[in-house]
Amino acid sequence: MDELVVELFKINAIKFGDFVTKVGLNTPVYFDLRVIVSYPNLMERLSEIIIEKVDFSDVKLVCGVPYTALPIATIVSCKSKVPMVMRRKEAKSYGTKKLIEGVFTDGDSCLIIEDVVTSGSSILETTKDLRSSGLICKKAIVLLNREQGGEDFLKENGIKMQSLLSMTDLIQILFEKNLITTKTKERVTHYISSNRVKSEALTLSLKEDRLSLSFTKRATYAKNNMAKKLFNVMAKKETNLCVAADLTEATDILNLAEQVGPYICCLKTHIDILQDFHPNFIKRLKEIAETHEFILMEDRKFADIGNTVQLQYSQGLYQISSWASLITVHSLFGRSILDSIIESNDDIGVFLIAEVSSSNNLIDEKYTTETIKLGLSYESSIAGVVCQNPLFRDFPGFLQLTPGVQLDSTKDNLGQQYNSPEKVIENGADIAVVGRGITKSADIAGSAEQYRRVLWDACKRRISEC
Ligand code: 5BU
Repeated sequence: MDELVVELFKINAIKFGDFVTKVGLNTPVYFDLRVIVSYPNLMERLSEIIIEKVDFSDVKLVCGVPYTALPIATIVSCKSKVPMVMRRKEAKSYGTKKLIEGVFTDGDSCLIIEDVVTSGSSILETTKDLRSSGLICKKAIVLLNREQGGEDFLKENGIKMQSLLSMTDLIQILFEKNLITTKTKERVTHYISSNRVKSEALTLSLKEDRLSLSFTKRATYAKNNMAKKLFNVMAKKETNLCVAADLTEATDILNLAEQVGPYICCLKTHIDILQDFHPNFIKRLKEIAETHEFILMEDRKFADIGNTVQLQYSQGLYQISSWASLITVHSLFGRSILDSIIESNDDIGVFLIAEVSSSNNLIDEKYTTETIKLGLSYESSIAGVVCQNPLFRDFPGFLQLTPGVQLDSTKDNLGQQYNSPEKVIENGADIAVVGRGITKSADIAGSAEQYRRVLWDACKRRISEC
């Protein structure tokens, strides 16, 4: 081990100074094993030491925590002849792809390999995905244990962590070899003993599956103010119903809003289908929204260059920016469309359209994936995504809005496709949009109440089952 430590020091994998760790801690010592890929002999030696240390009798597979430990895990696998699996870091966030690559069967036990452990959160994230894919993860081997609480945190989560080196060993070796001064040794020792990461804080910092969380909890994750508000309204009124007010006369929309108001979290308009638009209509609609505590969304589906969108959003007859708290936007034009909207009004909640409900639409998987990525890079302006599938389970602060919902019908004659309320909730919807299913009903209020109940019950079931 002494030799290895000296080698690692020489290649600059161990640094002393002022650094910030992945979990946001300031540290006087930093261990960066990424450079090791440039030193094959060292990688090989390290892998051999891992193989010597680990009892492989109950290990069927190995898995490196992406990315730094991947090359080490590969060599360990080749030398020990224990097959490897790989965890995809991106799949969970951006799509429905496989989380784990490689061949395995339910119940196979998997050894996790990691370079450095501070809090243990990276190992646990990888473990969560391996476990949800049916693997058993009880053991981890790490090169360096920073002795800041990671070992205990992992133990609480059923993982026994073995390390080749502790920070105390490492500092002692470097000191004995005259590679660091007494002052550095003392500084690091003091730092380690007084900077343990709290496991409660860690549990909170782990990304959670939105499908299993209450809306009140999710409001705390939301970075967008309108999303926060929406979550709180949903929790308070116990509703995930949004009514699409696709009517062409102002009084009809106002009547509809009065009747469905108690049962909805959001009323969605297509303002340009109104025959008799007047600013007074907006004034009255806002009053009703305030009385019944729902939020107004204009489903304008902006899609143009930034300059045109800015004009469409804040000028013209409808002055959308002055009254709609939420709007829908196509991702087709990329970042400029979002920049132009935020420049006009930074207190907006944008729903980005990632998938649509109409048959034979042209959206493909890449478009959907890129839309989610775009949304994630504008966290404070994006309230959520319009889509049909649970594309972003790892981001509890975002809402999934799903249109195409009806109890009694599966399609209309112009390409619209409907799912039942239960099905859309199962497919990840947080808010379901119902238009004609309610507006064409003989008993509008009764129908809204029925949709609210069916959706809310399905949502409660989902939260408890996930
Ligand atoms: P319906 O009457 O429930 O079919 O109305 C659905 C509403 O949702 C309507 O206003 C559409 O413009 C809107 N919609 C949709 O149906 N499908 C989509 O993919 C998107 C919006 Br995006």
